[in-house]
Amino acid sequence: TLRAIQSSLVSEHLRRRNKAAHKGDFGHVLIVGGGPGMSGAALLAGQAALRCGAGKVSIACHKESQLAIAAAQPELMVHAVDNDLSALLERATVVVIGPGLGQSPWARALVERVAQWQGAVAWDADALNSLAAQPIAKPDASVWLFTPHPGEAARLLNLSASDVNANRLRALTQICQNFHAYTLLKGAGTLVKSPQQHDAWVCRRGSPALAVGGSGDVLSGVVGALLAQQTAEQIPTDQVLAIAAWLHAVAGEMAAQRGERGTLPSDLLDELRTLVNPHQD
Ligand code: NPW
Ligand code: AMP
Ligand code: MG
Repeated sequence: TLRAIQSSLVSEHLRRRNKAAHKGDFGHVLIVGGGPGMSGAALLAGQAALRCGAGKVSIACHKESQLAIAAAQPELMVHAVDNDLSALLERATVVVIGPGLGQSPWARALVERVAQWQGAVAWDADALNSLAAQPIAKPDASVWLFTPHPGEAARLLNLSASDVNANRLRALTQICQNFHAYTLLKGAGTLVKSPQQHDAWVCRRGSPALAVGGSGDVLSGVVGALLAQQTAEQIPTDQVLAIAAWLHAVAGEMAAQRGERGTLPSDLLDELRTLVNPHQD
């Protein structure tokens, strides 16, 4: 059965912060992405993670993207990486891999390194394409979350995007099973499912204002921030994805009030900040 994601799920889990809280309580998100020509995807993911309350956010990107990202958002820590991610992984609470990663050998080496890391990993965009082309088994100790759009879902399942959209619940279930991953299938009526449970969540919110490049990159940052705060906020993992879908969708609706056509993913950032503070006066 399908359960609709409601605002109450969000307000239940995103409570007022403890007055004595410090940044260490809210986790450290490491975003791996931003290949040549796609610094913006990693930047948007990083900005969304900051606006959704992550304690610290680091970006591991290609050397060609480092300056652009660092200059655009001073709160981000930006590292140019070859294939040695180990020092950054040691300090991370959660990893988001994929936004603007590309499909080069540089990207593949990073995918292989992150796949060995034991922890919570959110896989998006080109990191999913990489797993689709050359699958890697999840370590037992890791929790993997996938956020494919129908084109990425199709690659993961060897189908076409129209096959995926013709039976979205079936595609979602197959990705959960085949990859042992919590999965969020994007597109109007976003679906979320855990690999263990039979039920799925559906997000009935959102707007075609979200149909623009960079929109999904913002979502991956939201997922990273919620995962990083999972301990503080006690959110079950399937609910992390459900809450992220809802926040992103409603932020899209709010931004679209200024005009559906021409709304930008960066416009979602301010709206997200309001939405992650549901108990504020
Ligand atoms: P079509 O063409 O409509 O038939 P890709 P990408 C399909 C980065 N970005 N329903 C679509 O099908 C990303 O992070 C960087 C049906 C097409 O085949 C990635 O790393 C930006 N079909 C990289 O670019 C901003 C759907 O999927 C395919 C569908 C490539 O990611 C942009 C397109 O997907 C971008 O985010 C739906 N609802 N949705 C930056 N500023 O740095 C998608 N499809 O080929 O995986 O390309 O999503 O642009
Ligand atoms: P991506 O294709 O990775 O940039 O992700 C696009 C994001 O925008 C996903 O979260 C989609 O669910 C969302 N989105 C795109 N088009 C629509 C739409 N027509 N209605 C609702 N959400 C949408
Ligand atoms: Mg995307």
